[in-house]
Amino acid sequence: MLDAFAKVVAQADSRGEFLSNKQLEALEKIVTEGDKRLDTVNKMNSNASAIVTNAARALFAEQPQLIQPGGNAYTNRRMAACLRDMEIILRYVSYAMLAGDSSVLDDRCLNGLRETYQALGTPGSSVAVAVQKMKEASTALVTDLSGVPSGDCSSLVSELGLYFDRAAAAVV
Ligand code: PEB
Repeated sequence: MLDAFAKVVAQADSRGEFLSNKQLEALEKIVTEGDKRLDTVNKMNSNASAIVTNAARALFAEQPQLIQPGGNAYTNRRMAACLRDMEIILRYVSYAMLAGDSSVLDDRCLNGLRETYQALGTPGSSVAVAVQKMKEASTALVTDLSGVPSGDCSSLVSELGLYFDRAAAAVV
């Protein structure tokens, strides 16, 4: 598991080089935007259950066959597993956001997930839709500046979007 700092150190060390100016500038941006990054993670944490349940509700409204007999989320046990999976993915996306690097998400959540879903008969494309809905909700939360000092959070929002896209792409 790497964060943005450890990542560039590992890359530079493998080449036996000092950090480049470009790498230092990118890290400097991470430092100066640190509070905004923590706010982003905090907003996701404190709204996690709403993000998950709203995304699940929207998914089942679009794909009602999932919760009908024979559907992969049919029965309370499977519904609970589905909500839990969505929460796990959201949690790892929040860790990646905190770290400024996707390796924690890749290594501890997404690695082997597609194969797991194939074995379970869980439609990965539906999981990907759920992830996209969590992305939309999280983006809306982060870009809602009511009650916080106004500032530019566009680069953090696009970074966050990449982690969700990565999760969605890993299950289809
Ligand atoms: C991944 N999900 C399920 C299982 C595992 C995971 C390992 C099998 C064991 C179990 O049921 O607990 N676990 C999960 C994860 C990590 C992990 C992400 C990462 C660290 O450790 N079904 C649907 C929806 C979708 C869904 C599309 C969006 O129809 C999910 C939610 N996952 C789902 C369901 C099951 C499951 C298991 C329904 C139960 C399937 C079954 O038992 O038949």
